[in-house]
Amino acid sequence: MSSSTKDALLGRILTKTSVVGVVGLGYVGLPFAMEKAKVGYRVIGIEENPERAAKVNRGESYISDVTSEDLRPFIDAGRIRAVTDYEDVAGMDAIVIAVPTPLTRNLTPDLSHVVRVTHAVARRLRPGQLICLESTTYPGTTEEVMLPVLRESGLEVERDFFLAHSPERVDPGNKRYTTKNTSKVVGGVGPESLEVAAAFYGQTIERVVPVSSARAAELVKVFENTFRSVNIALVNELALLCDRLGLSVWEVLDAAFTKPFGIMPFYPGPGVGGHCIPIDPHYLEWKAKEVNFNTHFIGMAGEINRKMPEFVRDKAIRVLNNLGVAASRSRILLIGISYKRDLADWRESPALEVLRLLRESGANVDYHDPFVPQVSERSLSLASVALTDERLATSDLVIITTDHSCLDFGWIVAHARHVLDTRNATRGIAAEHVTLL
Ligand code: SAJ
Repeated sequence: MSSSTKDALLGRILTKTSVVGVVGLGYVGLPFAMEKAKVGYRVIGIEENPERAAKVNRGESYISDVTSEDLRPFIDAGRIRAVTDYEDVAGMDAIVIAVPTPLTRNLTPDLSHVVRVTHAVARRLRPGQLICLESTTYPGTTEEVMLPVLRESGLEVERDFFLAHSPERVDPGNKRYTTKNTSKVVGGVGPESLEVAAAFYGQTIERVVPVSSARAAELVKVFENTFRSVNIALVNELALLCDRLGLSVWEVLDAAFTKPFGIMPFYPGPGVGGHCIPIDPHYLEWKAKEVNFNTHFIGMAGEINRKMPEFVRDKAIRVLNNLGVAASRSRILLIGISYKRDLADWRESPALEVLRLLRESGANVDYHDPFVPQVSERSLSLASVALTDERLATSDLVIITTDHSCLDFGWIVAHARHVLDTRNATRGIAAEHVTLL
């Protein structure tokens, strides 16, 4: 490895004169671009969605964790700009890739975005660049998928360019832990790559956690999300059991979480949404099969979590029957359609699945969500209805699917005929006509 190449890049990183490229200005890329601009780097975001790129260049943020007021000064000062193509890649010193890693319909990894972007970067790769993948993926992606493509440039890793994996750890909507103060795991395809990547992230993130390889870094992240999926599935399964036993899962969990050690709070719900927890563990499950290893927990957890919307549908129908209302002639209002509280994101939302299942049962179902004015997906397109006392009073059943903190659940309970609360949002509100998950 020519240390002059590495030293020159390190010099540009440490003096913050390097140009940072961020491929994908989503919930990971845009906050990261902001952190780099805040400490003085010039950032070029490659955002293939022209509307999004145009919004960024107008200083308009579409990511809840970045305000337009914060973004605009960096656009005006030319510190951040968005482009929709890869023409500027050769001028970048460090290129962070934060593009989606979804699943195919049969739950196998879809790396098409990562591969397409890597080819585009490889065509313009030059000596002295750091490439870092942040997208959540299975162990081996950076080395086995990206590196061969980058080598098509004729350049060699550790000699001409540096390649690392540093998994994003963004908890959308979390006001306490941000890109800056959330520790960052970094693994290089070799020691030089680790050194350069650790220096790069260390300029803006308070704590960098180096690991021995890119594969280790990839596994750290999918383990983190598997940990959540399995623990959420555990409490979801407990909710299903409590329903059979006639016990309150919320009472049991509240009491269990008074234990001051050796336990961690998770809560049941209508299912698991978002673009991480329902998806990432299946990347690990798929990779494990390659080495003839069965990851039982991942499969079981996914199955239980995916079953929750049906459980909510069945429980809703049971409640309606007890009220003497046939599901096929019922009017139901869902409170909350996004996948978790205080967010506008309704991707993979279990609430949407609950709505779909209830409609299939013949019910007339609407939703109210202050964060989501409109949803349109596949065969479904509907708008959030106004939350009025009249709407509540004329709904046979109100189902709380997302517990947005801005909602007045006391008022909702006071005006609803019956409430099915899948989030324990009505905690502390005594009312006979509230049924908990
Ligand atoms: N959920 C439950 N019960 C729980 C916790 C969550 O039903 O006890 C549900 C939520 O309602 C939501 C889904 O699971 O539908 C995912 O929840 P989440 O809090 O994991 O939300 P994400 O996917 O937006 O963010 C997660 C990060 N969250 C936390 O660490 C709290 C983290 O796992 C990852 O950094 C991030 O995904 C990512 O990008 O991988």
